Amino acid sequence: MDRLILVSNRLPVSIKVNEGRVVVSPSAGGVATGLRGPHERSTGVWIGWPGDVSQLSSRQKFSLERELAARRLVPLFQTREDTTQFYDGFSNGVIWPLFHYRLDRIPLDAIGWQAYKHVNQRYADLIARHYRPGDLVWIHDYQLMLVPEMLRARLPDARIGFFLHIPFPAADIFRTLPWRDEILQGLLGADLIGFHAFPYLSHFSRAVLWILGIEHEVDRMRYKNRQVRLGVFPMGVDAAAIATMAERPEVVTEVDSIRGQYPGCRMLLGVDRLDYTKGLSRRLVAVERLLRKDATLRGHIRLLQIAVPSRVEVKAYAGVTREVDRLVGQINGAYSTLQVQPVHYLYRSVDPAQLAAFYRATDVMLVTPLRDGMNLVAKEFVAARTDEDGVLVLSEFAGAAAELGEALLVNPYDIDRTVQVMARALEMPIEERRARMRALRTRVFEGDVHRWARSFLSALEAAGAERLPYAPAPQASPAALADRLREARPLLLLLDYDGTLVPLASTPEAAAPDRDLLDLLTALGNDRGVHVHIVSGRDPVSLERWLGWLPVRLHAEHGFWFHDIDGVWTPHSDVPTEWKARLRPILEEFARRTPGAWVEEKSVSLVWHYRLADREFGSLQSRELRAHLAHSLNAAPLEVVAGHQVVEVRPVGVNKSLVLSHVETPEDGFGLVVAIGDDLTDEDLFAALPEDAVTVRVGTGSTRAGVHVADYAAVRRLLQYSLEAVGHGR
Ligand code: ADQ
Repeated sequence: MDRLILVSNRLPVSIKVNEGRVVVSPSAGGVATGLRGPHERSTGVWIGWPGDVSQLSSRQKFSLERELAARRLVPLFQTREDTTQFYDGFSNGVIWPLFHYRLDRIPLDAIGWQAYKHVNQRYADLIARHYRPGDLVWIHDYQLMLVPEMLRARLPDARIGFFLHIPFPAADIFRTLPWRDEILQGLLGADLIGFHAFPYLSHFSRAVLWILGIEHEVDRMRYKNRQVRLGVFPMGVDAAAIATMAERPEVVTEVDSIRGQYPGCRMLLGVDRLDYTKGLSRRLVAVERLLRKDATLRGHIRLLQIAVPSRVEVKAYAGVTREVDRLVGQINGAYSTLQVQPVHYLYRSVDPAQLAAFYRATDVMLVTPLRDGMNLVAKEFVAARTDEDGVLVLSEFAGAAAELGEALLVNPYDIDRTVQVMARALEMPIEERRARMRALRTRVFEGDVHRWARSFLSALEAAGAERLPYAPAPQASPAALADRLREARPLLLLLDYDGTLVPLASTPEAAAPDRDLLDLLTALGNDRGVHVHIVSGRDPVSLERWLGWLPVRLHAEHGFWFHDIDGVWTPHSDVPTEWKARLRPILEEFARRTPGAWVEEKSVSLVWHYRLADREFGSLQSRELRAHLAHSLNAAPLEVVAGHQVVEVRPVGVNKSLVLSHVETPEDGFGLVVAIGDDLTDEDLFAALPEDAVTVRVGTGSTRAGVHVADYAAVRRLLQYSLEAVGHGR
């Protein structure tokens, strides 16, 4: 297995000080359990926050680091201020409510964006320090959404995976976030982004389309010339371990004792972090209504609600505690009998054995969050029911509902219906309970946490492998390359224009050449040992206007048009165009049906533009159009290419490699052939060149080029340097 670097906001340990000694013990959370196996099998590290260690002396801190290092855990310490701003303020104060559709819980004076960026950057830096080529990096959750791109900037070739443990909200909700662009771009630094359920994936894709204008396939999209894979990986629990725990003699004894306490009284159970997303208040109101409606249940049912205190530092949580306390008091005041109190409320954490006993002792398990990425409690309950009994009432807004269809599903906002479902659960005959529980258990055991980790990691490995259709370009040694350019004559330069000689501009007109570039091209063109060809996808008119008077050769429309020095434009001879009359009406019909879309006719191709159409409608229509065209091609040698908000139809083989037929090779050949470009269309040219040609890719991304340079400025420096030989009279 490849080395694995795990990154999560919390390290999977808890730290206590016992009589002055630091004691590190493994923590029991779902993520910690799921990733322990992969961490132990790999030789990599796990990076995260060890919790608040501000009380530790520096000696204690030192001994903590040693203890952690022995477990290959790398702490990222945070100041109190960081925790307040980054964790409580932004992660839990803004992202958490927004991603759970609770805009009302975002404080007016939301804080922490700067701290969020700062802490994410520290994570990226620390990962980069521990990274070795070939490692897999797996980053977790909503506190670290900027890390993938920050890390990508430092390690362009790293294989980076990200998993989101909470829902990704509908795009219309997400777009209220002032930092929406940055968050999406941050995530898109990954090779693979994983979600618990398909709706989250599709919300994410739609948000990327609406906000960044990037289109997607069902499970992938292209971003900055890289492919980003999207996947659904429903997280599970360690079902076998929970089942074993539930069978332990002391647990079984405890189950009998819980049941024996209230003979004839059936038990409902709720287990949650005390969080406004978990639906506690509505659950309590439903129990109250059940008791109000059906007097025969009074004294015969009770709800055990266990709530772990959570995020007590975040203001929005204070109200939840108060409301739950009030409702519990209200129900107990109204419906207690001398023997039975209808709600037992424990505001604390309980240990795993005790929890297993509660799961086994209960008749009906209530998991009714208003929104929940997955919800592991539902799966823990099922895993613990080795007796194949018990009924699960599950919110349809928990990610788990997508898998656990045999549960009784409820809409927790529909309280009356929830009451009916609870009543039904209490009455369900044993055969039905068994049948449902058996089916649920199969599912929970098959999709356990180990499988979750394995399937994410194998998808990440596959995404990494797929990323490289070509060999990865070794970083140029700019000096060595520059020296070759300077020495070699005659030198053939095949230069792309947009993104290679000038920065990419937002409108085509804004990419006009500046004075420096014109001087540089003129000087190159005047060097008799240098043959300059500009190879662009643009139409002849703008190329001519900008560069037509320079001592360089021009190729427009990916090589279809050629313009010699002092010459006129000539088209490539044998490219068929009679197909246009047949297909043009189809494109026009689609343009009519799609407000904002239009058809452009180029010399060799037809282009359907939709960048001014509604992004989603445009994208859907573009798919329809492609399907329609594919059907209408009638085996003609044409190809339909989806570009950036365009669909283009053109003859097969019309690409930048056409240029080579216009290059006049000197008698003794070229001393060196150099092609430089920044996008996919340049790859066709790279592919057509002889092996000893130097191919240069501008920017990051997969390429078959042999050399990478950073940007257009680096290209210009390189070209400038190659000229200096002349200046020095070589
Ligand atoms: P959480 O919101 O924390 O996790 P959940 O998946 O239910 O929600 O996990 C809670 C864990 O805490 C469970 O393992 C449960 O046993 C434990 N727990 C709860 N109450 C407890 C108590 N009183 N005592 C002891 N243990 C208790 C986030 C997302 C979820 C997603 C997980 C994992 O919000 O939607 O399922 O991450 O991805």
